[in-house]
Amino acid sequence: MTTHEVTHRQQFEDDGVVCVRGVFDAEQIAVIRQIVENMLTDPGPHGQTASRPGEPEFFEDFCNWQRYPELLDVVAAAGLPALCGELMGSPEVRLYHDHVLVKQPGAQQPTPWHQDQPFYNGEGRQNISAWIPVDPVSRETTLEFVAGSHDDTWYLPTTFLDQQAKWFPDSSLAPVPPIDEDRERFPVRGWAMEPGDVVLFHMLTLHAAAGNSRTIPRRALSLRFLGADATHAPRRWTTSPPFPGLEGELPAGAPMDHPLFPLLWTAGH
Ligand SMILES: O=C(O)CCC(=O)C(=O)O
Repeated sequence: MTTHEVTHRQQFEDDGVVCVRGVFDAEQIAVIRQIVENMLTDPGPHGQTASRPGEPEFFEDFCNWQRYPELLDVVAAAGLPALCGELMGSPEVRLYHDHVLVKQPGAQQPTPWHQDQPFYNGEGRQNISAWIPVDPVSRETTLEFVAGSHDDTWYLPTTFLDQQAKWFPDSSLAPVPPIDEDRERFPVRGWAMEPGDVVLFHMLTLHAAAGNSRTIPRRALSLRFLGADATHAPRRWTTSPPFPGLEGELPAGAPMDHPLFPLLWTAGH
């Protein structure tokens, strides 16, 4: 491992987030950008709007990788699964799901502060969300993080638009702290990014994004990866994204070894 990689790994461990520049080249980003565009015109069954009617749209879609086989080819060619394996310290890396998040120019809807893991059906510490913008992103419109928030605290997940608790029962987890009301108190990190750059963060790291105040779209693909310690945690509620019927195929506590979560990388291969 190079010193460069050691620094990234240390930063990921300490802060729960690291920005790695130039992971994808221009051709690879063009492939991802086209996939994102296709989802806008031909959404999958989980495509949804996360903005108020009449406003420029904040669009989301999930779990479309099987419709676009070229996606995993590009991700492998860029070495992203190997990078995730090194950052997590895991001997294997699986895809958990893909998530598209597009804020059209002028979309006012912020992405509220949240963690990713409480929306999911998984336990374990070895995990990564990789946010891959396909447009230039300014410091004002980028994804922001509270460094070091990836300890063992799980905060209550709520809907992006109207903060409804649809997952864990209301009082079972603490509410997300009011970070924007007192930003000086929190170590907030964020990077202006170019297409090809990736921010990689732990699924318990608190993160958020402002609306898109720019005149260009802010299109991003977020890929979720799991390491070897990830296990299935069926929930009593419908997770986001949902994996209907999985509880009948993968017992609680089992490793996420299932065709829905393809193995993308193993150490030494
Ligand atoms: O793109 C956004 O605004 C939010 C992204 C996000 O929350 C994620 O990738 O986990």
